[in-house]
Amino acid sequence: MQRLIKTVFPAAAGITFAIGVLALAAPHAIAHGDKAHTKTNQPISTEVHPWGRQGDPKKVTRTINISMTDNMRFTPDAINVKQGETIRFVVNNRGKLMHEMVIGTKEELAKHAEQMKKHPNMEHDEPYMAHVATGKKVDLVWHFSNPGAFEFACLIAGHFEAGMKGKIVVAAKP
Ligand SMILES: [Cu+2]
Repeated sequence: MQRLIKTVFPAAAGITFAIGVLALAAPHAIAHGDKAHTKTNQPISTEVHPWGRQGDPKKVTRTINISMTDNMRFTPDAINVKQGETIRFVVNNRGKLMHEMVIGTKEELAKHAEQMKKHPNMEHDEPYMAHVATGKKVDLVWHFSNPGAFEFACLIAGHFEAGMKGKIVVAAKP
């Protein structure tokens, strides 16, 4: 951490400033250690996608448990939500392999899966993804702002091809 501060703020940074930065960084670091890879301790992304945007954990309207297994299936693999809902997906990896849940359009996911096949070690992390190690649970909070038919998938090379995907239908607000 201190090395980082030195790198980012070479000569100028006074001690007061450094303390301030440490104080800001500390709660995040502690929280992150508590619950690895949770999306809830980071600022909420304002990026908007056709399938919605990152949800505010304080505005969750419903929790949906998703389990992932080594037979390359999600349970449930079909989800119905209403436009405007903020869903907390609790993504549970019941397998021995690494799995992930990535939300997107059918086209977007297929394109991304193709890239993952070419570069299996490619690191990717976005608010609409949850990477889950064996035996772990990760929260993914997502706001479905647009109606339509979307999908979710595990893009780990081979998993997508084996059919590790599901459907999300977002019903238009009446
Ligand atoms: Cu998988």
